[in-house]
Amino acid sequence: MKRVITYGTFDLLHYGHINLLKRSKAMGDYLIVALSTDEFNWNEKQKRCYFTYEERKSLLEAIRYVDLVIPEKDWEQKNSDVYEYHINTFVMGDDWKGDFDFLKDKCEVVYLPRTPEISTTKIKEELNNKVISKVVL
Ligand code: C2G
Repeated sequence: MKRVITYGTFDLLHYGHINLLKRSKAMGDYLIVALSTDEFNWNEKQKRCYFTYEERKSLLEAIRYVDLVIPEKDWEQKNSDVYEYHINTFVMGDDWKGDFDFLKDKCEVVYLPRTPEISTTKIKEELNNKVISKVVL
């Protein structure tokens, strides 16, 4: 069984996240998502999520590509996660390209092209600007 892991905040879940998870799962048989906790997001990424960790976790667990969700509590846990969960492949979007190459002696490291034109930040900005629909009839 080929085991894949990826990490992220996954707030305001959108099709860019889904594309990443779909491609990650296609690389193996079992996909683990290490989901950033609210504390990690605020303390380390200065992100204040719209959804809480538990809400974001329940959304991810409903996705067919995701087999297990674990908490991402700090930057240092990746080495131990790869060992403890017997990971074969580590996957991240290419906005992180090169940042996790230190894992290459433990598992395959893959950076996938981000899905263009969509991000949680963009969703928040557009809603702030009263863009209430992208649908053009
Ligand atoms: N992503 C993507 N395309 C987008 C938006 C996001 O492929 N349009 C990918 C990101 O590259 C990342 C994953 O979706 O691999 C989750 O994105 P975020 O929730 O923004 O995660 P991030 O804040 O980058 O946290 O230790 C790693 C960090 O926890 C990653």
